[in-house]
Amino acid sequence: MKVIANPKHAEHAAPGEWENGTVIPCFECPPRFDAIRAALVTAGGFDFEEPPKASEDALAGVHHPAYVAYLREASAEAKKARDSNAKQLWPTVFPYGPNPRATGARALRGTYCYDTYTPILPGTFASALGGAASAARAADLVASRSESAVYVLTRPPGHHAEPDRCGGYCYLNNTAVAAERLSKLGPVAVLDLDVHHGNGTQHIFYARPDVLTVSVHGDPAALYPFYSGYADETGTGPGLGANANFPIPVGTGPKEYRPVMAAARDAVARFKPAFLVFAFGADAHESDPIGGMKLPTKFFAEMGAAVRELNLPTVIVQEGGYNLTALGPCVAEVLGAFAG
Ligand code: SP5
Ligand code: ZN
Repeated sequence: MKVIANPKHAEHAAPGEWENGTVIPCFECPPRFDAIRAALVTAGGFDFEEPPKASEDALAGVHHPAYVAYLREASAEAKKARDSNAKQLWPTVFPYGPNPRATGARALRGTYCYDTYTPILPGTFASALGGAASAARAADLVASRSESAVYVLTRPPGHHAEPDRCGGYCYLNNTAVAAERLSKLGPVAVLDLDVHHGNGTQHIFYARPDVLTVSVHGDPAALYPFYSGYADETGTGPGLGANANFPIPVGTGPKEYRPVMAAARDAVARFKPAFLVFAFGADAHESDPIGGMKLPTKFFAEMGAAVRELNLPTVIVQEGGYNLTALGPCVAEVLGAFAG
């Protein structure tokens, strides 16, 4: 299987994340990439490639131009800064109503971000854009039918990134970039099996009938991102019926996860898409530090097989997964099911 690996991923490395009043070590860190890469090399049969030079054109139809400009300029501002404090741009104030009028640098940090897990660092834009370019390249390979499944090895992840806001360690929505590109050629389904709801992907396509978004995730009443991912969110306008959420209780194990995964997979099949984008996270693993689910490593082979059964040209995009020991083996299990 071809792997498109983001060559710029390590340019984004946050010094910590702000959780409940303190800064704790980042769960989303460069060693995640290395752990996945090492596991795939060990497993064998993977062909690693870099994407062509990144272009912002890949973001059209996914992110608002003003948001993209903000990420580019804020990263450049952080790069220029002399003291280490000014090299990290953290939001501290968020808009408290519609149409915020403030346009200064500090205001924009809150305007274009919705949480305290997602700072802008000197390399953030280059790193995120490298991921988007990787997703675009994978989509092009699958679209041309030269490959039936391509894996995008990247970080930072993307599925929490909204059209105009970063959040949840995500800046640019790689999954949506792949789906948008494929949607030029036929109907597309996104199946998101990260433990967290893919709020960004849902919202990017919420009014579109040609891109189905389906997500299985921890009940947002108890788990990040809290404000979306409920079962009654089904799309809007012409997109009504083209979004499906399958929230599951925190603490779910294989026995309960299996039928929900099958139901989500069947919802994708009923849509009869021409292409699939599989947003994969390993954070429903039993030893993930933030997911709270109980799936063992070997269950991930079953997850891969369930998605493979759709028998669709597929772009597989890496989202979360934060146990550095489990992450690589979980990815290898999922991808092994596609290769076999
Ligand atoms: C892509 C992805 O998986 N993003 C996840 C974003 C979740 N951010 C919330 C992290 C909350 C960490 N809470 C610390 C609890 C430690 N036991
Ligand atoms: Zn996640």
